[in-house]
Amino acid sequence: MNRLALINEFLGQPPNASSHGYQIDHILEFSHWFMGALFVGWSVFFIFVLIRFRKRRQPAADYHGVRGPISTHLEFSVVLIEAVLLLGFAIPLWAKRVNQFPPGKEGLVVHVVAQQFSFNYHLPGVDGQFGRRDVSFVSNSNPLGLDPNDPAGKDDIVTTGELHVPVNRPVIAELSSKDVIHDFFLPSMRIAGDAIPGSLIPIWFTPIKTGTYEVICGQLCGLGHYGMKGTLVVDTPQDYQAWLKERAELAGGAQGASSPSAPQPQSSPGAPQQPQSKPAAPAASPTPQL
Ligand SMILES: [Cu+2]
Repeated sequence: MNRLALINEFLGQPPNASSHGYQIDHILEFSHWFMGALFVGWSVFFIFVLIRFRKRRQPAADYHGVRGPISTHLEFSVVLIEAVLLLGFAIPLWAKRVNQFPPGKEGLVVHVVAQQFSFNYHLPGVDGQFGRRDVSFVSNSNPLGLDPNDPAGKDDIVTTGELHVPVNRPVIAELSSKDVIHDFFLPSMRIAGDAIPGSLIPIWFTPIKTGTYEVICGQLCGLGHYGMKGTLVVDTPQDYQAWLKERAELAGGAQGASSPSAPQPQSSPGAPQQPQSKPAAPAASPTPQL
C-alpha cells in the first residue's frame, strides 16, 4: 500500500505505523476506487436517461420504464461487490480486531481515561497490578483517583497527554471516561475506540515503527474538543525502559512511594535499576501527575 494508495494520501491519511494498518488502508483504498467507479457509472447512466427520455422524444409518460435486462444485471453486480466487500473483508477484519486479542502476558496493558479535554494513562508499574481507583480520591494531583492505601497502586504510573509504548509489542488500551463520551483515536495506528463513562472498552494494536504520533479525540465532547490532543511515542525497548524509569522516579518523588526500582514489563530483558533515593529527574516530558 504505497504506490497505489493515491486516495488515502489525497484524504490526508498519515503513513501507517501499525501491523494491521495495511489491511485498513487496503479496504479504504479499494472502497474509494469502487465508489469512484460507481459515481462515474451512475453519472453516465443519469445523463443517458436524461437524453433518452427527453420530453421531445417521450411526450407521454411511460410508467413501465426500461424493460431490458441491463439495469438488473448492473444493480445485481453492485450488490454482489458490496456484499463481498462487507462479508469478505470488512466483517472479518473487524472481528479480528474485536475478538482476537493478543494473550495477556504478551501485550502491554494500559488504562486510558479520557476527560474534558485530555487523555490520562495509567500503567501498572513493576508489580504488573493496577492499583484501585475511586472517584472520591480524584484531585488535581491525582486525576485518576488512585487509592493511596492500596499497595498495588504504589508503583503505578499515571501520565497525562503523552504515552510511551515499545515498538513491535501489542498494546492493549482499555478505554474509559471520567465525564462525557470521548474517542481515543490514533490515526497512524489505524485504530480508534470510544471512551464511555462506566464502561471499559479494550482496543489493541501493534506499533511497528518508532516515532511520535498524534492522539486525538474522535468524538465531539465539548467546547474544548478541538484541543483534545495528545502524543503517542513509540520507543525502542531501551528508550521505553528509560521512560518507565523516569516516570517511576517522578511518581516516587511526587508521592513518596516505596517502589524500590523501575517497573519493567514481564517479557523485557532487565534494565538497569535505579535507587529510589535519587531525586526526581527534571521534567523533560509533561508534568507528573502523581
Ligand atoms: Cu474528547
